[in-house]
Amino acid sequence: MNAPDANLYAVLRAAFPADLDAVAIDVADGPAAGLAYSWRDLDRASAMIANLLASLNLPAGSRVAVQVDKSVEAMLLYLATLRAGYVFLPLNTAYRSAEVEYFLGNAEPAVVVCTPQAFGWVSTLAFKAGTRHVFTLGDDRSGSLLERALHHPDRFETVPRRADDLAAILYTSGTTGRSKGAMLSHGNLVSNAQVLFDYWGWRRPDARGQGGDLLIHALPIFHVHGLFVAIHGALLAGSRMIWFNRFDALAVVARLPEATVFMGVPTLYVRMLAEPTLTREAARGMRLLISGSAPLLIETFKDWQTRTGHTILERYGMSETLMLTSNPWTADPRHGGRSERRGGTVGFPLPGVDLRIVDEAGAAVPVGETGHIQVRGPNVFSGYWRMPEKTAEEFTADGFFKTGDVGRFDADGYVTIVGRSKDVIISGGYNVYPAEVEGFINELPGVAESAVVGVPHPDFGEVGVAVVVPRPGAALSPEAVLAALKARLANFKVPKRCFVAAELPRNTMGKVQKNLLRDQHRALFG
Ligand code: MLC
Ligand code: AMP
Repeated sequence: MNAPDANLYAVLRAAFPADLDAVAIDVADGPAAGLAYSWRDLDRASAMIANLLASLNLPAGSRVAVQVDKSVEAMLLYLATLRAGYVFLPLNTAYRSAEVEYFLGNAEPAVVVCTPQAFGWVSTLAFKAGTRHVFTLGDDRSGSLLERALHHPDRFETVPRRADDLAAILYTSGTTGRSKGAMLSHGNLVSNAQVLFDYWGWRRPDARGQGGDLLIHALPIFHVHGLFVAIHGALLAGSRMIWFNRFDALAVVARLPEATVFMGVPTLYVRMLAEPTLTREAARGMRLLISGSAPLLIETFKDWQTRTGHTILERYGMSETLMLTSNPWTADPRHGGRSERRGGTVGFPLPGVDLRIVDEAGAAVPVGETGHIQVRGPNVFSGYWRMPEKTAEEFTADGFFKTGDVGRFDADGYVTIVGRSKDVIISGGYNVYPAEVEGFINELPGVAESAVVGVPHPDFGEVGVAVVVPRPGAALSPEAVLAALKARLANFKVPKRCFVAAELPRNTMGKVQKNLLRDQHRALFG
């Protein structure tokens, strides 16, 4: 299992179809709209970038930090980093300089790739963090990365990696303190990709290129869902992708008739429902509509059934663990032959995933009762980058990772997520940690303290609302607080509303009663 041939790219490459000239990716939007990439293109272009990376003579285990707009070339850079044996570190393009400065300082990447527009400020931060190589990559194939890669050969011998060698670091914010880098190995990624390939019944095209799945890829590629679950699935199946750089509900619905698989966070499903063009006819060829990253409302689940005749398949995962549970796509002998995709649940633990639900003392709770979800398996990360104490806190003595999610098993074995013990808001599929946002608010002049809570929102599922207490004598305007936050924080983390209050509600222990604030503002967005 830990042989030196476990490079994820090698596994994906072995699954490419025999006809390398078949179309692998059809670009649907952006500057490259209308372009098609063959499987050979993916192999050759990733080889050229891998050769460029290899020519830099980086130390083993070097991180390649990437903050670029979504494009096929950005995906090729991911594949190239795997091939060259380095560690891919994707960053959301919404992150602003204070956030990027922290990530680069913490990860100390050897290479940073940013957009041509951001080169000025990103390169300044990168050089400060000790990075020696900064390249640019635009979504129109501009920038120094491809210019340099063009001078390199289009063949590359993928560097052997062992299953426990690091493949990627994904930063996830923390309930306390700064973000933590979840370290994912080649083995974590390969095992989860193979399990999902099988569990979701991905269909490979036949020798004539017929009958395979076709995925619409419309998610960002700096997080688990778009980068790993979607891309690995399609590549392992040798399936074509229709590639959107940005999610546009109308445009995606227009391409649905060609597709068989779609993956989205709930907001994407809500927005597609708002398009009258979403009909049974439009969705007639779909085999799998997968939702995850945030809770799918039962109304959305039912509305999709009524409108299209299709039942969305909900699954559950995390950056630290990849995918953990899934509803079945077809009758599953492992679960008494059940094929029902049960709305409101996230399905069964995936094969190989040990999932238990425990009480405060760590004892398993009976079926039907709610407790903390803990997991173990080949998909679970090894720890947080350079944070051994944080890592130790998040694992139990017997090696289970504490997800921070709260849920229950039903009598048939389906898992339902009922809440979170961690203080996090999940907004449009992105995690927003109130502690981080409060930290930024509390640094603003005139602010004594603040609390950020999540409230329901029809589009994003949940959004943040800030309640801010001014220092004595200070005059604060909600607009000024939000404008100041926008300049410093990724836009999706900025609360959608802000209120100025004389004080925060506290219990007798002095702890802020966020539940009261949540109740007070619950109906803000209808
Ligand atoms: C955008 N905005 C958001 C937001 N996205 N606000 C809150 N939450 C979000 N998720 C705000 C912006 O701040 C901006 O406000 C305004 O909306 C328009 O910005 P935009 O960039 O034009 O938005 P749009 O392109 O419509 O993006 C919405 C979205 C996007 C839903 C398409 O958020 C998205 O792609 N979400 C998917 C996230 C994802 O892939 N999650 C997977 C994580 S992996 P203003 O005020 O600045 O104008 C994971 C593990 C697992 O969780 O299990 O999968
Ligand atoms: P992240 O840290 O961004 O990877 O987000 C992981 C978190 O998203 C999990 O811990 C859950 O809280 C949440 N999540 C993912 N999928 C689902 C789902 N299907 N239902 C409810 N919550 C989910």
